[in-house]
Amino acid sequence: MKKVLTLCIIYQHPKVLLGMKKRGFGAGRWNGFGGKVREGEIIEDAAKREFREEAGIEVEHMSKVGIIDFEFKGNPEVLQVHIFKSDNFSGEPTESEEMKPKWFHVDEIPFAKMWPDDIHWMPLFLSGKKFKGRFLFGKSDIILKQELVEVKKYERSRGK
Ligand code: 6U4
Repeated sequence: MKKVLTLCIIYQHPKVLLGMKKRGFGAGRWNGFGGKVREGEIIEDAAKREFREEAGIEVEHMSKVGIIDFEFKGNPEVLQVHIFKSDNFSGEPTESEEMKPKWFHVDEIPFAKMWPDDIHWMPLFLSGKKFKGRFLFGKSDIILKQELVEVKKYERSRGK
């Protein structure tokens, strides 16, 4: 069973735009913006829609930088998260029911209050690398296994 999700971070050096997730999966953590890809939706369109819904901003250009599969021990479901980067948007980041946006300096990214995998792939993200990986979480979201490798490029995504 595979669920496809998006995760998008605006990076305007030296700042990144993250959001405090206020409800649902991962609530209480700082995270990029994103969510589930709907039936028939192109992944990149889902990423743009989530920016609109969660932060009230329009993002025109983004690039796919990572794909990570997340699994939780004892749960057959795989969360396949497609990670995007953008450096431009229009509008003003605005708090929504789901997310409270905030800019962070790259030296002050709040890893202790983020998903525990983020500290592993964020350096690749910030240095312009592309990557793919797989994380297995145990109780209390402890990382039991991880694989993370750099890849050369991703094609523009069409469908799933
Ligand atoms: P609802 O509440 O159904 O509208 P939706 O916004 O569609 O939810 P949600 O909130 O389940 O989806 O999305 C989860 C978000 O968390 C996605 O952006 C992917 C992201 N995410 C999931 N696991 C993650 C992980 N291990 N590390 C990370 N982001 C993760 O950095």
